Amino acid sequence: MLSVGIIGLPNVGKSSLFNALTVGKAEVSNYPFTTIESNTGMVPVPDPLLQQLADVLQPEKTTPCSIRFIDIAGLIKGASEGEGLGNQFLGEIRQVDVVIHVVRCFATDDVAHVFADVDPVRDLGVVDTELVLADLEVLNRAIAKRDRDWATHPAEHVRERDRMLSYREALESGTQLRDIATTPDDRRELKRAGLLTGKPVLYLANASDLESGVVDTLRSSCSNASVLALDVGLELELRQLDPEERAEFMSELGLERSGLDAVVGAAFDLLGLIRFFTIVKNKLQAWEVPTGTTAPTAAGQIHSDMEQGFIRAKVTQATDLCSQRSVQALQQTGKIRTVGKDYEVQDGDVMEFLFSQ
Ligand SMILES: Nc1nc2c(ncn2[C@@H]2O[C@H](COP(=O)(O)OP(=O)(O)OP(=O)(O)O)[C@@H](O)[C@H]2O)c(=O)[nH]1
Ligand SMILES: [Mg+2]
Repeated sequence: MLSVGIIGLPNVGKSSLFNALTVGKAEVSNYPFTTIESNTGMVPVPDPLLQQLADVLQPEKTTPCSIRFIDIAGLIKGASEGEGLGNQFLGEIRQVDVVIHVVRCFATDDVAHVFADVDPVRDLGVVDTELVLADLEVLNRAIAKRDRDWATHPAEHVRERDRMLSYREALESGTQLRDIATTPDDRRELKRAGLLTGKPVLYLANASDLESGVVDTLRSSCSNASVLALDVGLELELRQLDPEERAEFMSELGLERSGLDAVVGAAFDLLGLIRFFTIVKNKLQAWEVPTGTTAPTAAGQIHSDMEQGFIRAKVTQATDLCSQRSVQALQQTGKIRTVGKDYEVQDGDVMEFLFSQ
């Protein structure tokens, strides 16, 4: 199961964000290092297309995709050398696939800041520097271990050597590995090697005063990563209202969709996931799979027997099903295709699997 880690300096609102996302009860307080043991929770992925399908099909039950969020303890300067339980916390970040890096942009004297003032660009740099230093240490150890092999069999290892040395050079100049390792395969390899800066990241500016220009400064300082501004305190308040009150409050504020939906949507995209739908016994369900997944592997998400016994699948697009309004109508217009084991699942496919038992 792919997961998203929430990281950042202490006391920036990570657990508050986690609670807003999961309707959870992680401990939140106005002093640093409230979180020591990480909190984990599953979050349903908001999906307008699934909702449309449900409106058309009126199933007994509708189940959306969900992704795992992990609220990790705060990192401080020196974390890469073990400061503030840094090794443990960095180890937890190594396990996740995508990082949401929360940066404090709200100013209030009630909440202690590990530094004296609010300066998101500096804060972001402090945490990112620790991640780069931690990666350098891991990489240097790996290079030292491989060095003898490289010397004795240079031709065999030329690619591995070049890659590792280029990663080291990038880190030494302060470049995060995600800027040079961009394919899903590269990312998986970096994760296996325990490297942190190759993970896709979303910077989340926790801001109550979005007019302040602080967020713009942050945006221009990290031009090649996405920055999303969110008032975590407000989102938490919204989450605690019942749906009617929430809708009313949101329309008063001129908000079209909850900022949390935007966060979950962005995390889903960064994970490189797509979703397909099944309708079995009047139950509609969305399933997440990595981009490029073949039909048998997708069937295996539902049950391993379905992958092993996969014969073929019937496929249509959810948008076609929504516009034709019934499976029979789709059949008549020839919009249902039969596909084999090499078929790559497309985002928004509605699939029916045929398998031997
Ligand atoms: N004013 C304001 N306060 C906030 C906001 N988000 C969080 N806080 C407050 O900031 C303090 C820290 O929030 P937490 O969610 O515990 O922060 P954390 O990053 O998990 O902290 P650690 O676990 O200690 O690293 C709490 O007092 C929150 O109520 C916000 O958007 N605005
Ligand atoms: Mg916390």
